[in-house]
Amino acid sequence: MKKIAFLGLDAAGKTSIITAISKRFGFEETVAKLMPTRRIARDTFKFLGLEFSRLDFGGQRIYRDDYLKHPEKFLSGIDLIFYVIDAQDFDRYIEAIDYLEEVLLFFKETQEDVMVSILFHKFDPQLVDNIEINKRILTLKQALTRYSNHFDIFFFETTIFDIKSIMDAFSSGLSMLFEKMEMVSNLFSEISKNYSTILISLFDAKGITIGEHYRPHLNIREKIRIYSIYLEAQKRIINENRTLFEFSDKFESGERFSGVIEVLKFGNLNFYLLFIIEEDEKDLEKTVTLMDKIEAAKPQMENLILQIIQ
Ligand SMILES: Nc1nc2c(ncn2[C@@H]2O[C@H](COP(=O)(O)OP(=O)(O)OP(=O)(O)O)[C@@H](O)[C@H]2O)c(=O)[nH]1
Ligand SMILES: [Mg+2]
Repeated sequence: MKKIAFLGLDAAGKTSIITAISKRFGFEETVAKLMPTRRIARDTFKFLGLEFSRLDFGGQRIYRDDYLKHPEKFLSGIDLIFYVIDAQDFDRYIEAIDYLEEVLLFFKETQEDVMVSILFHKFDPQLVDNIEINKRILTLKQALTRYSNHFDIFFFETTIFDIKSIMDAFSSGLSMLFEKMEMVSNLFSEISKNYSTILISLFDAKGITIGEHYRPHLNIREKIRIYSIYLEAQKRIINENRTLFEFSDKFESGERFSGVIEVLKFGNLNFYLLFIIEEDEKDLEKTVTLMDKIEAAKPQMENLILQIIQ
């Protein structure tokens, strides 16, 4: 069983993130009512047929002191850390780094292997263009790169107001534990060279991404639009227990797109393959054959999934 830990100061947003990941839709009310986590909250989940244990380390001072006093008891055996920092709370950046430093010291000393994903959380939509917070985060990242000599470290900006930002960070973190997973995104990137794809994505029944490729240079509005369509399609195919779901819509610019989402079954595991492509309005026939061609990529896809889950 793989062990995943959420660590960070109190009120950083760890439990909110875990709640969002497990619910994915309609979690706002639960998150608004969260109380500080006492000690460590545990649950388990399955991904790619493997069992994962998820530990939510309450971040209040008394608990932190306890973990650091007996790190062999609390930290040993962790495969992946999501270290959550409240990006809005500049006054506690130093405290946040100090805690991370002490946690990582244990892994350095024991030479235990651990992957580290650092989430700059509460990076809310209205802050995306805020110069001050962007500068502060950048400085913090620069300070944190000193750990990359010893650890695999990755950075993400997340916010509870954009579930995709959280799912992306979580999926990318998990993908570090599966060597072959990057082959999926590589394949998508190859496929997209031949067709006018906007997005190709493979995800599981929990909405965890296994591989993904976006058309480069999508502007932020298009990206948000695609995200929301992606989520809606995901919700429908999973909740309505369908095997195929097709849709067609347009951007504000008027550019049209078509999408298809399909279930791939492996024993009792379901995977979902999503394609969104540019529509050729003058030649709808072309769009149809494009879909057929993408269908043709399915066997390759299935082959890859089999390799990963074995
Ligand atoms: N603005 C904003 N607030 C958030 C976000 N995520 C969580 N919060 C709020 O932050 C507060 C703390 O969230 P928790 O998830 O309880 O924090 P925690 O890290 O689990 O805290 P401890 O359990 O004490 O370690 C809550 O009031 C949340 O509603 C976010 O993305 N943006
Ligand atoms: Mg908590």
